[in-house]
Amino acid sequence: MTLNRRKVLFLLGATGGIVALNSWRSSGLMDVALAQSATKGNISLPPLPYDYNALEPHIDAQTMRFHHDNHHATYVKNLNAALEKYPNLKAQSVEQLLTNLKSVPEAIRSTVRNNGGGHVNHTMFWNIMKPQGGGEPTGAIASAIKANFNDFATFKKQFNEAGTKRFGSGWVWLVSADDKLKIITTPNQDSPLIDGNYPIMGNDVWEHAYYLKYQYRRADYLTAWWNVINWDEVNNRLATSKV
Ligand code: MN3
Repeated sequence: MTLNRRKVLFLLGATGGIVALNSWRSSGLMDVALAQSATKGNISLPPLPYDYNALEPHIDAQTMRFHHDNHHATYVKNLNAALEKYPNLKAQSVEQLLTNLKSVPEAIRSTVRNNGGGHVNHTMFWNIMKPQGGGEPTGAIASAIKANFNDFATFKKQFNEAGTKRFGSGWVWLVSADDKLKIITTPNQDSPLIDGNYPIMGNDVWEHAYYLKYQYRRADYLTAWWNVINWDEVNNRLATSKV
């Protein structure tokens, strides 16, 4: 599947690409893009949309602090350092660079793949979680899960199993691919966008996401994570995947 033009325009808004501003002056996304473009094309670390301790007891404050302030911040720093040498690339959003990774100069391709992926993956991650989240899925994602996986319990089981089996560091995803929803995993910080799949939701199964609280018990972390899911944001992303 190739991401179509309208979707790319939406994606540009997520990290403030400035290429297509004129095309969506009427959309609210422009304000976001303008605010970001004021950083002279540098990618900035988005603030956590809630307190470090807001996802307790499921995800502890110390994990959230290190994860956001150190891990995510490092991806942003490395990405900016790489793009510094290729200022023309700054006109594109990070999502766009990942979608067209082959067009990124070879000298920084792995850096963009790893750190651009790290930035986009974590930006999604903070937003698809919220305090007092969880529960049964709502709205369009509830119907889509039913249509693709029979029921929520089956979906959750398959998602958790895939996340448990991902060897080493990586992510487990629900993606939209060829108009179907699929569960996939990726290694390292690879974004599903690299293969043209739109990430509707994903869980980080790097040890840094859970080790302080759950140690080796990745399966327990995966189970607890459903208590902080922000279904509204997952619904927003599902809608974007259909644009
Ligand atoms: Mn992480």
